[in-house]
Amino acid sequence: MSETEPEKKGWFARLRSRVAPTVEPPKPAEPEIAQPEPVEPSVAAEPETPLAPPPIEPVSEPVPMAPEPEPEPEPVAVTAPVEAVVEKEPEVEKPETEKKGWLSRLREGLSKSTKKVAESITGLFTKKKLDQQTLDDLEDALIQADLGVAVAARLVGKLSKERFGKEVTEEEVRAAFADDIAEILQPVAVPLTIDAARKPHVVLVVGVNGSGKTTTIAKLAGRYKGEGRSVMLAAGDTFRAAAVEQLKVWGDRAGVPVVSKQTGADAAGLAYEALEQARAEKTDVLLIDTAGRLHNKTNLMEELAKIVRVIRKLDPEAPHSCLLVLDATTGQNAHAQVETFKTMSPVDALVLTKLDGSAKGGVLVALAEKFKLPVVAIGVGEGIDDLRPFEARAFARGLMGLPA
Ligand SMILES: Nc1nc2c(ncn2[C@@H]2O[C@H](COP(=O)(O)OP(=O)(O)O)[C@@H](O)[C@H]2O)c(=O)[nH]1
Ligand SMILES: [Mg+2]
Repeated sequence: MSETEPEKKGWFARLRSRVAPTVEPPKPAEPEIAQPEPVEPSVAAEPETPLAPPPIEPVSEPVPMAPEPEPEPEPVAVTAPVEAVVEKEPEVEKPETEKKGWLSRLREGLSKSTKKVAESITGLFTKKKLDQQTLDDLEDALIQADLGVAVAARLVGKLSKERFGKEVTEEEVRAAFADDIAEILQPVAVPLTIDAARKPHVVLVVGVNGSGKTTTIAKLAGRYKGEGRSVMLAAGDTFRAAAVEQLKVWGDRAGVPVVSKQTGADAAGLAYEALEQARAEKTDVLLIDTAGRLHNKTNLMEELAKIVRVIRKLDPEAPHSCLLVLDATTGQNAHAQVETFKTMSPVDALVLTKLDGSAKGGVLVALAEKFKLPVVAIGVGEGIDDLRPFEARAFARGLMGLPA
């Protein structure tokens, strides 16, 4: 009875067996590490600074957060930057690897995704003429590579219309797909613009634990500081002592002040006080870190809503940007995270992290097609400089294993 194996199996099985070793086991939506780890001591002298500790969650939830009244008069700690004077010249000393340029870094980063997409296409071109079977297989390959059903259908539909029954080479298909993907990505490749008129421009950073929020904040702080802007960080993940410490370490390295409170303090109150202080000091950019306890959705939703509500008492238009940080290695789960966080906070842009270690970079295309939210930056490593502007064409060609 199971004799009727579809013909298709031939290629698909080959794809699977080729892809299988690189497929990562599904990750939980919220990667959390129960064991507290010591905060890495400052290694500021190192060029490629590995990022401070991974997300650490206490086994038991600490003190429940106090309900309103809103900003609570808790002591606020501000770690002063090492040098308070705004430096005109950002650090010029870049390690050798940094000189390679962002494209080759991205290419390196995307290599796993590229392998998955491009190599699976390679296997399809045993016959010359573009037939239905090949189209179906191409569509499957694109879906397997996390580009999503809608994008896969669109790409293959277009290819079919233009080339059905004609001779095509693998390179032509890759180039055609890369062009179409670039077209989808172009509208979302929008950098984060800091409004210099605002003092501060408030950036609220949200996302599940482990997605890379704190790291991304550190990278952004480094970038803005390098541009000569004044930056302040608010350690709004008040749930975990290690999270606050992690941000302080980064703040010290970047030479920017970090506003923090003791573990368990009200995050909204902290954000409020940080904003008050940033306003008083006419800081250019205030980056607010947050907790990402998705397993406690109601609490998180309340906490994020409260942060927004409270900072709007000081500035009705804040936050001026709300970045959702997504870990690219979670693949399709990223869709659910966008949906969820959109209901919790005024998400208006995305950052995709860990594209250096993911075979699932294709998910970015699916997200772009579906949500049309700007992708303001991509994370391609753990170091302070490993945040790149998102460039549609380069990303698309990289994904298809083509040179820029
Ligand atoms: N390889 C890689 N690791 C990253 C990237 N961004 C963050 N990480 C790592 O992911 C882990 C979680 O990051 P973290 O910023 O603490 O996440 P948070 O819980 O959202 O604040 C840390 O070990 C980071 O070093 C990235 O772009 N590439
Ligand atoms: Mg964090």
